[in-house]
Amino acid sequence: MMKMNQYLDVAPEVAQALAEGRPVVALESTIISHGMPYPKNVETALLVEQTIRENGAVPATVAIIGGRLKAGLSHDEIEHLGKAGRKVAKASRRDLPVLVARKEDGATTVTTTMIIAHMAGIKIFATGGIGGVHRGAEVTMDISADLEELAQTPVMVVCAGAKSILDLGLTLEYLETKGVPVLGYGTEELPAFYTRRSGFAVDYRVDSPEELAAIFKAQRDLDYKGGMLVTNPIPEEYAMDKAVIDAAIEKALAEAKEQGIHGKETTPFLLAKVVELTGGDSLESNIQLVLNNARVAARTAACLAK
Ligand code: PSU
Ligand code: MN
Repeated sequence: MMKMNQYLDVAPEVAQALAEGRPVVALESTIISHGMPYPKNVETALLVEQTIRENGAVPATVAIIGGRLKAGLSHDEIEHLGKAGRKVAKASRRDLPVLVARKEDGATTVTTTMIIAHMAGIKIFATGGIGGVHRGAEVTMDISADLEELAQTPVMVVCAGAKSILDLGLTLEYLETKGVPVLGYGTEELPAFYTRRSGFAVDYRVDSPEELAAIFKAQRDLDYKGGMLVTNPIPEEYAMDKAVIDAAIEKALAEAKEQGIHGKETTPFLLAKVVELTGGDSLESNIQLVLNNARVAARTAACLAK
């Protein structure tokens, strides 16, 4: 039996699945508290968990509750994070020790979800989009801690690419420097979250969960320290019009600049603005792409467990 970190609570169902070598998929909670409005955020979080189950794996939604690092949440805990929304601290790597010591709540980003998943022994994590190199980072140095975490923590992150609130070209350059494989699921092109294409090539196209699992296994067997990024395009029927989304992103970026938004507020501000400017359409697309990623992650976890 692995010695667990003193601050970590693994939900009984998740612990049992891990002990028996059954597939488990981690899910983040910043998307719940900061990424979508209540009650859609809670409905979506529960639907994502159900989708993971339907595809043969056990879901482990990750968060910090009263200073405890949680791998696997109850429905009441998910409801709490969704209802409290932006009152819950957005917790990246540097925030974690403070929240633990103060026994506070935190919504985990891609970074902290990877950290806690790895502590619990979970190898695969599904989300919507990751953080990356922001536009203008050559001046602001605003680069998400998500990229550093991918470079050092051995977890596979399945996402729908990244939104073009970021500089996607520089984000790929950064991942290349850090040695993080960027795989396109059924595509040669990096998806741009709301749209299937970005104009930037991924490192490799991979067409099956079996092969994703084989590549992850090889990375572990090679004793590499980092993880990998799987980018899975939004299903065609839910993809948004590129011109509509680009216009909303430009407007959101201009408003952020005008209001002097910076630091950890940047990403949630831009995401909320884009949703506001595009109405319910982008929210529905966001939900559908997360479900799509949950399916790929659960099937890959099932292959990896064999
Ligand atoms: N991008 C999205 N949706 C999100 C996020 C990013 O399209 O919900 C969230 C994730 O939790 C991600 C975090 O890890 O924002 C990145 O924040 P920052 O850029 O401050 O590192
Ligand atoms: Mn940042």
